[in-house]
Amino acid sequence: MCGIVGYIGNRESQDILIEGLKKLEYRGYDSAGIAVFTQEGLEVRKSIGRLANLEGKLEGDPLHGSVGIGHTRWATHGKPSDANSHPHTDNSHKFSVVHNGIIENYLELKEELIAKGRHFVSETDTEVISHLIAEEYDGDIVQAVQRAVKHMRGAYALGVLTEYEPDRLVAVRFASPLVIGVGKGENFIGSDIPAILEYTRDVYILNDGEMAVLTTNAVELMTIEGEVISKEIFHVDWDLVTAEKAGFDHFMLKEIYEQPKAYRDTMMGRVSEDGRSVVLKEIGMTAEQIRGIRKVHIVACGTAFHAGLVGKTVIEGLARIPVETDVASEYRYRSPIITPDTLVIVVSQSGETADTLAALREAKRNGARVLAITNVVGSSVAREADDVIITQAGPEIAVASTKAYTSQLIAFNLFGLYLAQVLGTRDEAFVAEVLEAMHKLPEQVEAIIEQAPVLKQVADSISTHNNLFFIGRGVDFAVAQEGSLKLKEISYIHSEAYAAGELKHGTLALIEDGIPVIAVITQKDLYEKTLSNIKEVKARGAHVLGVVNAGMEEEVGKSVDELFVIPKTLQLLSPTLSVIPLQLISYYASLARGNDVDKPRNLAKSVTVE
Ligand code: HGA
Repeated sequence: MCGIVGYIGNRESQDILIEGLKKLEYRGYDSAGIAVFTQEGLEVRKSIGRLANLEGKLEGDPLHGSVGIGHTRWATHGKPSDANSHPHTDNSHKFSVVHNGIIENYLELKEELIAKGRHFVSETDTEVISHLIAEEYDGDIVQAVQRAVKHMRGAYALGVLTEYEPDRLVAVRFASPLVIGVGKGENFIGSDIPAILEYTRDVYILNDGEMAVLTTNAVELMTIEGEVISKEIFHVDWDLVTAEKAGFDHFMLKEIYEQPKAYRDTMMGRVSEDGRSVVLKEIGMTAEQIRGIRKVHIVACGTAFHAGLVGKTVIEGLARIPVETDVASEYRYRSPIITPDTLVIVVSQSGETADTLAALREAKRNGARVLAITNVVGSSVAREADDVIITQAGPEIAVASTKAYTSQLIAFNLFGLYLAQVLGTRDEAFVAEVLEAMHKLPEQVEAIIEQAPVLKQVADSISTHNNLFFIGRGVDFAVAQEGSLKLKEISYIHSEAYAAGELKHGTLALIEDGIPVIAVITQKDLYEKTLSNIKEVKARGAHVLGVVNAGMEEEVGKSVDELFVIPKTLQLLSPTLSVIPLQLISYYASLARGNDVDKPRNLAKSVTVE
């Protein structure tokens, strides 16, 4: 998620905060703000839009003081607006907080705080934190923060100031990144190293459950239980560009590695505490309306369309409602049969995709209810849809989508389970089993990523070819299509994705000696059929890599040249794992060909033209 910066020292903090936030601008954000101790007390300025807007406000009305916190926001809860921007304060304006992350139980906390007489001025989850800290304060800000975080579930990196103790800046981290910069006569906090790199190269990297108390001359480290800890200083020798990518060579690789967090964040707050049911508070459809859905149309473009193909299998499988999928640029021109009992699901990372937006409007014109799955709160698609599931992938910078796609898969699974719960098509034990398997996915993705060197070898060999095929059946075919698109987008190698059984109806003629074929085989009930198709391509000289679910390696291993095994999961969830090796193969193939991985030719991140 986006940017935090904090300063305590002897210089004008406003300048340092703004400079630090500028260094985090590359990640994308929708609003910004700072809080500084001035002669008048703790003062806050914030503004929707670019940092330049905030700078404009500060120009006429600067904040003078040498202690402050700043934030660039990427909205997760509540639309981008001045009021929703950080820092947030309590009702007395004595406490100020910047936050990266998501507070899962914020609605419960908000209710409790309102009952205690606190009133809220924003729609964010973050605001509960400033009120909680104010409630817990009895003279020591460190203890107040320690007590406050005990009430919170979710992910947070926090910078906290209180007017009562203007010589202390408190930082705490749980499941969102935070670093402490150690200077001479001044200290810093940053959600990431670029924010503070200009001022210091000595940093402490906080782990989950750790906090830091900064004064001008000292940094004290402890756990949220209050136990003092010591840590090695990490000396950063990266330049700014490397620091922006957290040491990765490209944003795409960084984002592939961020997928475990994106999975966790997208599930956060959407599973009941006992883990047995899906809670989608953002869905306004009543049970009766859900029971009235006769068909679903999933409409999207590019990678999001491929997520929709998986979504079709998920929804049909779990909720037994017929689903059609459409490419958005085709949808409204084919005179689709949209009736008031149609649920139209539009999927768009940016929420600004012109074709998808046009499809959404066409659906609404025809009286359908529209659910949007998007990564951007307050985007056009999010604003115009009836219901919205925000994927919590955080900003995606590489043009080729990775973590946004896989978060869309998580969103489809959550929604499919939710429908199944309401419709009673699956029992509680089944839902609980799937959720348990979903909770394991982040670690399983990590295990796949550890195999990157093997995939690099595969990619190096693929990069010498001009053509290849991806094959699969069922959801494996959907994943094959995404793998093929990813490869084309960034390596510029021509590839085709085929439903495995369809090759023999035409294109088999293109299989020549040595041509690489990547076969995705994760569905136990279908693998024998795909094996026959593998025999067909092998008989014509193809070199086959099988991407298989653990447990299938023996059966499949005999028929392919190479195997890549993904950890065992439910068949339903296998796309969330089987696509990861395909992303890495595309990345390394692009690299081997010397392409600009993050900015491939002829492709824009958000396609806002028809
Ligand atoms: N959930 C909070 C913070 C989001 C964030 O990390 N932004 O950078 C919000 O929506 O304001």
